[in-house]
Amino acid sequence: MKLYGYWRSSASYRVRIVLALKNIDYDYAAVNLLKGEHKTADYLAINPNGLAPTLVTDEGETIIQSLAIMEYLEDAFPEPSILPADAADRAQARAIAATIACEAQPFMNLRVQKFLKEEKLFDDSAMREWLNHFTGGAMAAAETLVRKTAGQYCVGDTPSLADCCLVPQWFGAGRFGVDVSKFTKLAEIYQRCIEHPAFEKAHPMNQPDAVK
Ligand SMILES: N[C@@H](CCC(=O)N[C@@H](CS)C(=O)NCC(=O)O)C(=O)O
Repeated sequence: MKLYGYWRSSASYRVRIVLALKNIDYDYAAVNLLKGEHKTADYLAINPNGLAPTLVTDEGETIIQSLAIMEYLEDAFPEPSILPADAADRAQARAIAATIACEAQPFMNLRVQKFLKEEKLFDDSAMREWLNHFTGGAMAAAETLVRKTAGQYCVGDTPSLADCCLVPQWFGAGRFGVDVSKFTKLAEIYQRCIEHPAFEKAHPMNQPDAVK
């Protein structure tokens, strides 16, 4: 199996956590987003969105979109599961994951930020305000959801898809100056997650392409 990713990409980080939780060996191909390696013809041939990550399975299947990749890994390698046993709890884990991946993360994306800066629509301070409004708003929703479902982790007492999305988002929020100080339940779960060895292994600073 081969993962195309970038050390600081939150979507790649999500997939790395799942791979680590499930103890799956894989080759890592670094795609340097700052050098535009995700926009080359070769990369676009495997990921028409021109985004990281992409997974190529042992059978040669190419899978894009981190949520689809994580669900594929869950289906192909069911143990340990990253979805709760109960159907409603599974839906809650997916809803929290989507709140983060679809409603919070896109505003922090490199191409979005680049466009807003290059078109001179936003300066740094407007960008921070915008990010706090939209990304912070979605994280507030995640906090509300998690307060209803959490045990030791976002949903119940084992790490799920939701935690695999929360941790990279929290890391990104710190980088981009999103104020997360009000989200005390998410903070508690984030802290627990980063002490887990699989989350530690997947951390951006522990990747071969990390810039120290
Ligand atoms: N919905 C996509 C989002 C992927 C994504 O946003 N990747 C970012 C890094 S976290 C990227 O490749 N950005 C490059 C760019 O914006 O030019 C997924 O979940 O895989």
